[in-house]
Amino acid sequence: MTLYRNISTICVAAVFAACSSSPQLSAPAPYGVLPEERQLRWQELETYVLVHFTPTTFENKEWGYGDADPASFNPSSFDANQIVKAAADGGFKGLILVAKHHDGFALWPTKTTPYNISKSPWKNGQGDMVKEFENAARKLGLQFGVYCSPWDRNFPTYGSHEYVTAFREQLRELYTNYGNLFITWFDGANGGDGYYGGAREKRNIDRTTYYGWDTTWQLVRDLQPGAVIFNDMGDVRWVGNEEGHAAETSWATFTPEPVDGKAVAAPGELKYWLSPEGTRNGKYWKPAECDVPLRPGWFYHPDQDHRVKTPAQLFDLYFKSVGRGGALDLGLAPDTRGLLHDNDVESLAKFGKLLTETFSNNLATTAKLTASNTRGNANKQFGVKFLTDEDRYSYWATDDSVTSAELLLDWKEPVTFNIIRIRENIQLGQRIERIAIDVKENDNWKEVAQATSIGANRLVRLPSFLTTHQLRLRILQSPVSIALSDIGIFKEPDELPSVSYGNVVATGAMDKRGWKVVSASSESKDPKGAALHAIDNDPSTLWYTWNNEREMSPPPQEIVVDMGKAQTIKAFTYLPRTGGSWGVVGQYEWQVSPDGKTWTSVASGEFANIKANPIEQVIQLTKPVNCRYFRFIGKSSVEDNYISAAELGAF
Ligand code: FUL
Repeated sequence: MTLYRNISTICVAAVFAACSSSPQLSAPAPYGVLPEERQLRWQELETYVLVHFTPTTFENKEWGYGDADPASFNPSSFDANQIVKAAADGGFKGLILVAKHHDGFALWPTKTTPYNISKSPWKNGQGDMVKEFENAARKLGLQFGVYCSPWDRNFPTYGSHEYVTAFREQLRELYTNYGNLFITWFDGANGGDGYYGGAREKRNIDRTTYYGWDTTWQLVRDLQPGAVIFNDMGDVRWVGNEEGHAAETSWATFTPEPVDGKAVAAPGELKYWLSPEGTRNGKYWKPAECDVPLRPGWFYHPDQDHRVKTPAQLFDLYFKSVGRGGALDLGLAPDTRGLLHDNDVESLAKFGKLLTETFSNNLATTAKLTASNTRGNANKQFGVKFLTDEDRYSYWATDDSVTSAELLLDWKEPVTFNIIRIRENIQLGQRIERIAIDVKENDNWKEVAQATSIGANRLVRLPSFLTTHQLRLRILQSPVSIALSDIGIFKEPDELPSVSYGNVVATGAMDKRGWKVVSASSESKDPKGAALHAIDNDPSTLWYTWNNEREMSPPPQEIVVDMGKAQTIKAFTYLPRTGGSWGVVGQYEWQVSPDGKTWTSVASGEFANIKANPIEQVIQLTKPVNCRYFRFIGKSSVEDNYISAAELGAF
């Protein structure tokens, strides 16, 4: 379908061109799979936000269990306009609202479940928060989208067909009553323990079959044909982490691969570690969406007020997501008032200003541009002038036989810059595989950067400013002729903005001097995995219970720590390893003791979202306890059959 439509558009353009003045050339033939119209529109947005605000906010949790009283959802001064304005000031072009998270509470008066906004005291149960966000977004020119969690920890019959019918009905309501959506977001976290109408049990589903995705997603096509589906298998793919970055090489095409032992890939069940890079010449056009929260967690937690990402951190992520051909989806977390905290507002505003300052002056527009080859030679139809017209689909092209070429930018006066932007006309597919950038230094060319995948947008950010009067872009490798739509040269400000809240990680955690490991049920034979690494204040070292593929001590595994003296503890913390989820704890328990002999269990459960977002888990105790010893038990791991911990701590 796509292929036909795009080819026919191109043919029409070519025929039209043929009727006008000078001899016209045919456009380069498209290469590989091509984006749909909706994917082109999505690609142009570049950045948008994802808002999490449900009863889970009021519980200070990351994953609500599904048992929160709807009466708890009572923001004192909710204002969708304040939240949307902050996003708009950050330059974000769209807003996705989590209309229903895993806790199952619907923010609109759905007919499918009583567990919805009409049972809350907010606006006396007469409100519709999805509508409020939609109106506010449209008023400020942002596009609107929805996230409706497939996993529902409240719905009594979750796991049966009845729930799937209700879920589809929820989507139908959302797709019918809130205007044109640019995206519909499907999370991959599915099945597990929950409230389920009071059953309080674990429900597993078969991800490959349970949701009947073909039928469910047909609803999107029927009711919201302009919306892209976000999912690890969607029109835009989950990038495989919640850290906001694609791989340095990130292809817009992707072939999802089934996990070992399964015949087909399914949402939530594929080799997600291949997602950051995508697949060169993959079967489908599925560019990467890089999601990351502005704070460590997706939901608001007061103890994270000082851990809001700074404008400089956001700027860095922009290069690693948008600059690698993807989109940046930034999580915003309103607090229990129903507003964004001042620190979040400040960071967003400064980030937006930084983007505008950086990208408003394209130095390429003041250069004389020449190309080593232009399609049809003197013919202007595919000339270099299209490289600086800000139109993503007008382009400079080479002859069919020319698959490597050079572009020269020549300035009368030297210019200073550190960012180079290159875009292909992706209507013709992702073609270029490798480029190099040189600058003239004392009459010699000096290579300053290389890059691989280009696609819709590639930003090269040099480590320092360069001043030159000539720059050369060498397109080194492409299977077919070149169709480049843009070259931009920019300079970021000399100093990136600072923030009033400081870039401090204020954990308030207890001093661990004097702490000792009393015992560990297992530790690696390799000193690198020794138990003491769990309390050595160094997040890069680990305690793990693994020796090799055949020798791993499976969960449960425990470690006993002597804190040196009796203290009052309000919360315990577990910091997982990063860079992989091997041995990361899923189910946990903490016990405490005054003397190391008699023990009381003070906390147990499952860490929320720890696999996708491996941040420090802070487990608040129901009431403070006085103790000298604690025992941490890793009862299960989210990947592999052993236990690991980067740090254990206490407040
Ligand atoms: C994840 C969910 O489990 C998180 O809670 C959050 O909604 C994030 C955006 O997607 O996978």
